Amino acid sequence: MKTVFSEKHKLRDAKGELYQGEFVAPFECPRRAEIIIDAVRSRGLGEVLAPEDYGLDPVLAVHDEGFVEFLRTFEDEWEAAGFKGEALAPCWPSRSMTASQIPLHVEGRLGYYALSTDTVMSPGTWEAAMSSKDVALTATDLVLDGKENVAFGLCRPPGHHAATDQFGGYCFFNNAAVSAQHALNTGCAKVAILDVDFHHGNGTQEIFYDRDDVLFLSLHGDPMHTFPHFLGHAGETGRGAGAGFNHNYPLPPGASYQMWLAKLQDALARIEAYDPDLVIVSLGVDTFESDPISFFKLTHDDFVDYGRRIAALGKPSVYLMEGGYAVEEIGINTTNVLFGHES
Ligand code: OKP
Ligand code: ZN
Repeated sequence: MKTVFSEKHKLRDAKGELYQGEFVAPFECPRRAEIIIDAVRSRGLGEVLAPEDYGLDPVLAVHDEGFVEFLRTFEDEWEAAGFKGEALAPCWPSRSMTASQIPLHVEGRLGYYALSTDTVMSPGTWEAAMSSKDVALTATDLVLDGKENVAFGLCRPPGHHAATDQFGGYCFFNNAAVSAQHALNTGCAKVAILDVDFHHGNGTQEIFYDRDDVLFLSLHGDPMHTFPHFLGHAGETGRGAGAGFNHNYPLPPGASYQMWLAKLQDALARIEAYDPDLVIVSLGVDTFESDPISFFKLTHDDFVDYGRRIAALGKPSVYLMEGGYAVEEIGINTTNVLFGHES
């Protein structure tokens, strides 16, 4: 299996994350991608390619223009305002004050376009996010061109929490959504996105919630107990033309592989019935038993097993990297899924 990877991921290198009342070193750190690419190479998964430059059009096909412009210009605006350091919103358009206008003040804009306090804005973020979507699109095109049945986009920063006009949960552009829309715009009629990251893919769900040309399925920690807290319940099944094309599988704290697998099997059966032209897997390995911020109990071998099951769909597939914070073991867990797919 070919891997698409860019060294530019390193430009996303925030110093701080607000976590349980303290500023800590971010869980979503450059070392994650270094360990994964090392495992890809040392285990001989296959060739490693650099991404092509796709520009902004595929991003603007799913994200709001004002949001994209905000991300592009943020560092300059922050500096021009005389502010220093990494940026977190001090105020939000939360339930009691829904935004009717987008503020002019840079901190107001930050609050408008952010969905969580775990993700600071920092220098280099824009360029890293741009390279991450290029990694995703290049991997997707390897499969769409018919050259490969499967490919791996080693995206960093991740994408599945990024919504039409909001960043957060360590995500800026929704790489899976950008890739799915690109596939639809270049000849696919139907795409399935299977999200196996520990966290609900709230951004991907939101982007495609009204649509029947993208089937979204997510297995995740029950939002009653974990991030993103406000989306990902089982009752969210789509709206309008999208009714019946969104499936959430929330699981409780301590969930075993056996419990997780039962949900995966339901999701795979739904994908089979949908008969998509392409399957995009939002691949987070934070389901691992010793992940520091998650509560599932998957072991190294479970990752191989589910990769094999996804492959059994027999569909062109693209794996795009999302989360996974047991950093020293992220390489083995990620490549286990990919080797499982090939076995
Ligand atoms: C990104 B991905 C802290 C909660 C905030 C955010 C997690 C983002 C995960 N108590 N944590 O889905 O792996
Ligand atoms: Zn996650």
